[in-house]
Amino acid sequence: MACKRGALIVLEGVDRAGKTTQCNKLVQTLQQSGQPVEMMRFPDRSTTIGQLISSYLEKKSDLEDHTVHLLFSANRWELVPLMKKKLEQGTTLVVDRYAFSGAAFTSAKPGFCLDWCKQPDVGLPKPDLVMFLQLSPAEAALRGQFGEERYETSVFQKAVQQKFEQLMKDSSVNWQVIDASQSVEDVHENIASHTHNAINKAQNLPLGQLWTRT
Ligand code: ADP
Ligand code: FDM
Ligand code: MG
Repeated sequence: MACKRGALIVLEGVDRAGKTTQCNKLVQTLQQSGQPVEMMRFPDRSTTIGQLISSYLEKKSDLEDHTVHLLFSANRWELVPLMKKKLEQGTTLVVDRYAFSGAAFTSAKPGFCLDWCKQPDVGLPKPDLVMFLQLSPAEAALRGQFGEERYETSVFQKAVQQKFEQLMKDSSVNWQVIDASQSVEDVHENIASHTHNAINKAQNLPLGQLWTRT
């Protein structure tokens, strides 16, 4: 009998919404229930391309805006063979940011349209579920100051939030908006229940392609 494929689960959201916290907890819970699961994050700073991106985010280097956009996308594409292999083997992938961050962050820069920003990621493995952790700027501020990295300012984050809202209008993607202002445990329960449903549904469906009509 062919093994059932794993699900591609993505967490998105603004800075300090709890994406990394919740990805870790979700992976732990799925592991405890005997589900094959692995966590991934984008950017994946461990590859050669990821190191260029990391140095840019840390403001140790400057890159032209289109160039860095394409590097973020290339950093996803270089991991696609591995992602597909894992999913086909039945491993569920829990991913901290994906192409939606790519499109939202670059299109928040002057002179970029959302449609152009989406193009390099068209055809990536399509997530079975994208959970958007929704948190107001005031509540995010209660979770600490912005860090030192590029993009960590309130003006830019507000522009990014608006771009995410535009992306969420696309009904070809299975979006779930999660209230990220609750306790870590409550947010986790909500996320875990959406994930269980997505894993069950994905088992019987082929893996799709992001932002295509197929
Ligand atoms: P992100 O990856 O979205 O930027 P993190 O998971 O790193 O967010 O969380 C940002 C900060 O907020 C961390 O200090 C984390 O401990 C804290 N945090 C995460 N989730 C919650 C929550 N539900 N309630 C209060 N604080 C939280
Ligand atoms: N980011 C992330 C982008 O600008 N484009 C992308 O494609 C992705 C995946 O990189 F500011 C930005 C979003 C954020 C930074 O920060 C990554 P974390 O703390 O590693 O998630
Ligand atoms: Mg994080």
